[in-house]
Amino acid sequence: MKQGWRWFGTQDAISLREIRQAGVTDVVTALYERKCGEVWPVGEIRARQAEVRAAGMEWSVVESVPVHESVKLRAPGFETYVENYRQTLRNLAECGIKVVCYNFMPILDWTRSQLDYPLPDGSTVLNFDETQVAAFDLFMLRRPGAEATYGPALCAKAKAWYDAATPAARDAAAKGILLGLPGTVDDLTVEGFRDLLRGYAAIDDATLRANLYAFLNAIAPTCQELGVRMAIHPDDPPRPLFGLPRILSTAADIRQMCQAVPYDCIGLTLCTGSLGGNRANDEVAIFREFAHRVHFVHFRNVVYAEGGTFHESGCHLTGKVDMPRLMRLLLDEEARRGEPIVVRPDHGRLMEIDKGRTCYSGYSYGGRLVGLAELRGLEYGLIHGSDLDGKVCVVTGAAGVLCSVMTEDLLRHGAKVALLDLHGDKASAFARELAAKGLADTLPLAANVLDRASLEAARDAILAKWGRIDILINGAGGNHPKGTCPAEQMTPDAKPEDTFFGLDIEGFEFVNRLNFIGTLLPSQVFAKAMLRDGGAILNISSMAATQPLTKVAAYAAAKASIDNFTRWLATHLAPMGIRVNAIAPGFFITNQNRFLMLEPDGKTLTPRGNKVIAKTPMRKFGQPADLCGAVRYLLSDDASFVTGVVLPIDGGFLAYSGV
Ligand code: DNO
Repeated sequence: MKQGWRWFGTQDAISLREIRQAGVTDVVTALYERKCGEVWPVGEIRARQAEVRAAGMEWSVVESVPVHESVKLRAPGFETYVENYRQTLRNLAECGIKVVCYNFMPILDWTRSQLDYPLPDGSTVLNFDETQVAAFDLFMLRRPGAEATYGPALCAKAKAWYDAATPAARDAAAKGILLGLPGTVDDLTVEGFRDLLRGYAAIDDATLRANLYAFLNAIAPTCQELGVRMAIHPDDPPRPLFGLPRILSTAADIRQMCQAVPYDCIGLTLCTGSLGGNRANDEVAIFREFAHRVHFVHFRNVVYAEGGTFHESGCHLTGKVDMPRLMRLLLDEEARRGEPIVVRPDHGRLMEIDKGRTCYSGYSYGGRLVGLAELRGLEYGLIHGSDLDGKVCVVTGAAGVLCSVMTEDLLRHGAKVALLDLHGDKASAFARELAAKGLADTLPLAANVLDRASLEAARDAILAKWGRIDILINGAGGNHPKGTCPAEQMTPDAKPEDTFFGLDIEGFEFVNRLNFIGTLLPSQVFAKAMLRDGGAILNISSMAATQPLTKVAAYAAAKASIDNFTRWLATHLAPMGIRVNAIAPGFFITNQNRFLMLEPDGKTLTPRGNKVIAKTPMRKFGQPADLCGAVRYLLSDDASFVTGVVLPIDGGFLAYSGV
């Protein structure tokens, strides 16, 4: 993640110097002095940008460019505001600022009933008490129809609270709810709020949605052209409030927006704390489903009292939101994109350290400092907590379809990897590709798995660079048409050259040697370097080893010898602390089997491809990433007592007889 921090500009009590010292690289800010709806001039953007740069950071995300109420209402004159918005985006893009957070919540940006809810340690957090919010709506705002929103039980509780509350307590709740939280209009009175609500009388849920989608479709082409990514902030809390429509609260809402506005640049701020304000939301599922549209992240946690009452957690890691899994997903998504995403610790408790100064509600220094440190620690632990961290791996055939994915995964878990390929330029190109994703701990080398001298030269180069070798993946191998027998079965009318009797012995030997000797020889060469400290070898078998597949006679036989050899070598090397295991991938589309599984159009299954799917209980081909967890397991200390096994990763193919 890129470590972000919201800064409210010059009026912020927290200085850029303090923010920098929190470890932040990316400042999230806005031209707060510009009124909602105005165009942000390039000069002012540049001045703010220069200020941030002078403090050693970059202004990379805007939070927010607010959307004028008349755009939400599609009230007369809204076109001017849409055009102004577009112009602001152009001006921001001209300055290189290309991620924009905003929201489409009517009137209130976000709502809490109490801004100083005390935790047992004396620090305070923001609280949303549904009873008080209902009491405010029913008895202070006296909104017609409010009872229907809450139902009898909550209405009764609200009445009991209201009757028992002192005037001061009632005022405090009203003030909390109407206070101009950052991003909202200035502090509201109950009367002023009633007026604004009247403006929304005719705007129902469907209309507000239509207005949002129309706005987004109007700006999307500009965004696409400029490379600007829009990150809508979910409703906070994500549930109906004061009869106002809420259209960005749930996975279904996000899905609908994504369908109505089919541009990936129109995405989401994944605000986990906001989404967490609805018990039914599954933040992890939401991130998983919309990962490609997440352009900005707010990490925060919440804790529930009874019903819908919740307060912000004093800790960013624990609470309703499953932060470790979300961080894992973030790392995966960053890996998929090959670029980091800006994350800011959202809100934080108010601690002693900030008591002397006026911070925006939720935006303390100490609380966010702790939050950022927690998130940073979680990320660091996920990356470096693996016992593959720092291990030196050798992968033969590293640039191949499956091995390249395993290699990238090992690098992301902190390993250093020597990338071996028959062709040095292929290995170097792969290393460059990885480096572009920030994975630079590689050493590309040309080596032929059938040539001892070239393997020994590679080993020397690796030892010279890293001083040790811990892991070997014998990835080179695969099938070749010349070791294949075209007819599945011998029948009286089959052309003899298509059957076993036409099998080309040279082709057979080629495939057999490549797979079998191509595993044996590198094991011999690289395991030598493991004799001192122990290590792990991983061979690549196939389900064809156990269940020979028709046609691929040479391949099936070669893989069967790999299974056998895996057990033999495991036994032989066990006293030296070297473990030897194998994986048996089921059907994945690779360069070597594509011609057997897919028609030349690359999509339609061949009859053989259809047969494979029919015999795979999970009814699909594997994705290369499906191998990574098993590979990491077999190579890690978690498998310290596991040697000589062949682990199928095949969607159930081997388990199923086909009948
Ligand atoms: C609250 C913030 C929101 C957010 C806006 C974006 O702390 O997350 O105020 O900045 O909704 O427009």
